[in-house]
Amino acid sequence: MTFPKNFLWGGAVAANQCEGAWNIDGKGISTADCMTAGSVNVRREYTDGIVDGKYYPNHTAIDFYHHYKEDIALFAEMGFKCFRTSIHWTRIFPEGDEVVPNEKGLQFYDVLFDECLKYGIEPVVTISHYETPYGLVKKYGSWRNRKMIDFYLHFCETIFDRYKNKVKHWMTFNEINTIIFHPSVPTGIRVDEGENFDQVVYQAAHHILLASAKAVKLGHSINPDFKIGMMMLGHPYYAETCKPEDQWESKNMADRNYYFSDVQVRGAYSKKALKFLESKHVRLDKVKDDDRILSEGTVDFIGFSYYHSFVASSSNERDFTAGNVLKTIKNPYLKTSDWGWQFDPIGLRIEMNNLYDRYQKPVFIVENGLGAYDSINEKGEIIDDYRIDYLRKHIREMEKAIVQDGVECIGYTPWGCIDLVSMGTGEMDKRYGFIYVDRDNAGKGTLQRIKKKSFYWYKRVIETNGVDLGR
Ligand code: BGP
Repeated sequence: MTFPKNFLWGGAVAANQCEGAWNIDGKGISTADCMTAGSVNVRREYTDGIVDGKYYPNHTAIDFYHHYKEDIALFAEMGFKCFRTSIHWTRIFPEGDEVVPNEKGLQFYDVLFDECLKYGIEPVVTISHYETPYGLVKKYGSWRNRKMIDFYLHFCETIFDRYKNKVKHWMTFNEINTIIFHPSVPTGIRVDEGENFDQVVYQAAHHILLASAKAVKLGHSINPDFKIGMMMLGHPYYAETCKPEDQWESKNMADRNYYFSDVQVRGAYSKKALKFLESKHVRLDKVKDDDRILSEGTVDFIGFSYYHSFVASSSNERDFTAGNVLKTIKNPYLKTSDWGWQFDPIGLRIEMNNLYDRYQKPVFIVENGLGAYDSINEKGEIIDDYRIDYLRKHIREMEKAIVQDGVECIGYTPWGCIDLVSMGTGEMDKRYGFIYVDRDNAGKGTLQRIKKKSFYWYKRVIETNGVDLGR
């Protein structure tokens, strides 16, 4: 007994972090194009448009736009069954509010998906992955504005219709639950001083949830075979001790993290979520049909990213360490990466169980991986045993969740299957890939692709459907 026969082994990227070609073939400016480079200690700056003299790593990224054929051939060599990417909204609607789409942008995804299908690789598409057309931010205030629902829906209708015979698995928004922590990254929203932060972000989130629900309904009407999922940052919370106050904190934090998935999977805000909004003095501006719309657009599966677990404590006097989007209290039982993220393979099994128990819907692990410094040795090789070790341990736990716990899981797409620009820091040196890309933090390099040791390891994992994990 091991992984299901049709398990979707693959890899994941996001358009804005790999494509580059930010102003080519009619593409407009997206919020991701306005993110400067940062580092472990320096936060990325989100500038008001493109400012002269600043370096924007996503503008060129790894130039996947011009290298996709070569890159997909490498994915095919590893035996990928699927490839998760996103569609750059601004390639299709440069400003966001156009009626007629940009044909050149549509053509790019046509050839990209055809190239995947040629090798039997199924494209898995995130509709909006951490970017919003900058035109919509400037003209309408982004997701603060209800009008966004229609712009997003028009985008969805265009791509659903165009790619209905090429794409089956879709996800409406990447890591939807993170908008409440860093609204500028997914939406370009800046919350001004003096504004009620919670009121702004939860109202924007309400619009996003409505847009997601409408998109699910629309997608199913365009092609009933579509599987449309939600996507969240998934992680379990461990109570720091068995003190009841710590236990309560971890339960409460976990429920808070399911705020979005509860709506997207069950079709309504939980009572606890409504109480939470009340406690924050948030009054959701809802119109008559909103509740019906949410109930009619429930998702088919739960996509989630998993990088590490969190510790919850009733005390704030604790040591923190960095994490994906959010920092967490240090867990003394776990090791950390060079960027301070803790590794916790068992946490993946726990979160798969948490989600499946809560919703009884299939899960799809659409991101997981280790950001690490890689070096090329004198023979020109990249021996990334640390990455292999990380992934192997996570795959083992995933297998236990499927085989021993009965969790339905559609597939596994490790993050950044080819090196790309880090979302959090804008660095190239924070590498996740099976394929190395010769590009540095300053945007220098030949862009040459080199297979790492993990490339051959993952190929064998897929070939044996997860039986041979190499130890
Ligand atoms: C997730 C995002 C990705 C990705 C990943 C790794 O939260 O969905 O876009 O970048 O995290 O994070 P980072 O790039 O900051 O290492």
